[in-house]
Amino acid sequence: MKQLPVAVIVIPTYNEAGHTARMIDYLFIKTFPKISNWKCVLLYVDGKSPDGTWKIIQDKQKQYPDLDLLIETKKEGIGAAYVKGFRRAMSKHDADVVIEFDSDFQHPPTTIPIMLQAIDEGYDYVLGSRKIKGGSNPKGWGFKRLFFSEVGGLAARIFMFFPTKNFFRLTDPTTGLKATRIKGFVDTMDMDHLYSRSFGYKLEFIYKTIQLGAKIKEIPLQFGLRETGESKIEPQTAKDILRTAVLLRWNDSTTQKFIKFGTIGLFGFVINKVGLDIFAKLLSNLISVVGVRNTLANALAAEFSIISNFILNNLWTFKNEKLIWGTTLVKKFTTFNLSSVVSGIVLPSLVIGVGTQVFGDQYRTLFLVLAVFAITVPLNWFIYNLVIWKKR
Ligand SMILES: Nc1nc2c(ncn2[C@@H]2O[C@H](COP(=O)(O)OP(=O)(O)OP(=O)(O)O)[C@@H](O)[C@H]2O)c(=O)[nH]1
Ligand SMILES: [Mg+2]
Repeated sequence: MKQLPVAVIVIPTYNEAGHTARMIDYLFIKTFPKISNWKCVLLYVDGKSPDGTWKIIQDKQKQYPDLDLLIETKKEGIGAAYVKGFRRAMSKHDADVVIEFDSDFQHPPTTIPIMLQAIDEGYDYVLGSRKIKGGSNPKGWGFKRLFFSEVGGLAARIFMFFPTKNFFRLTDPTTGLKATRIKGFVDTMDMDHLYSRSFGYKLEFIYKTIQLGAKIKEIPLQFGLRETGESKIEPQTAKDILRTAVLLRWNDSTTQKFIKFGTIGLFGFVINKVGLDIFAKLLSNLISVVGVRNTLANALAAEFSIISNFILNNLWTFKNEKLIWGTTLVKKFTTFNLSSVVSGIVLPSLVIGVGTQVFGDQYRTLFLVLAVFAITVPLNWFIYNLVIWKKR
């Protein structure tokens, strides 16, 4: 039986000889002894640093039994290093929490007890943020570094989360300081198939941990300047970050659903348009008043497009929530039909009517486009997801 829960602080290193000994001493002497309710293990994953960082760590192992070291055969990227570290933390140390941390003193060691405290309070995922009150970027960063960090971070945030609530909740997606609960999160994550084994892994871990339903907390991070050694951020790091963010969002099941929903919606519009022409022709001998004829023709055509939308969405977009033949299907179809009439006919007609009345007839098409994108599409999306094909 474990006496205390175990927190493994994982630090990847590549040529960090300048400050690694000082960091190890600092953590074991000043930080860990103050954390009474956790057993802290420090695990370095070194990419076989040519400057011999790993030798310094090996030397310190004689002094600290809770200092572990994994030496890679070569530098394979920070993401690859963390995956190895997380696996080792689980298999060898039976970790309850892993903490991602840097050896270059950019992450203040005082954040470790703060993060563990939040885990104690029931949070699953604690992230250091430079963007919230109390957090900051280093004073000494030049314009270029600051620009890439700010723009890259914001772009990643937009690509991954906009306009969902996570866009507002996660202010600093490229942060390197994190504590993650193992059970239900790290231990269920597929770490064999990552989009990036470099810096982009950070986004992927954030994305997946949130999808697993983690309770998140951000704590302020005063990101420091690295003490010694060279930055491992490369020109391709920005590309890797953006590429990963786009891939994550694109391959997300919700995005894929939305694309199918949009395609079917467009197809429905075509059916409506073609149907209107066909019915208008068919009715031309029966109804001589053009207005009445076209109203009826469009009502019939719209109904056809509603039926097609329902069938196609049921079979394709929402195949995992598919409604099968029965009373539920009839009820849901009735709701679908009514809501489609409201969102696709009544509301846009009102917007076009009121809009052109106020601003002039020349804005007819503008109000149609506005109504479809601002009302019909979002309203249908929510009704389909939350009412018609609500997840069981
Ligand atoms: N084992 C291993 N460690 C790495 C690798 N790439 C980066 N690291 C280490 O991971 C830590 C964080 O890396 P980054 O945040 O990407 O870059 P950085 O060099 O700290 O960037 P600065 O903010 O300029 O200090 C660094 O201290 C590196 O020593 C790698 O491929 N393998
Ligand atoms: Mg650093």
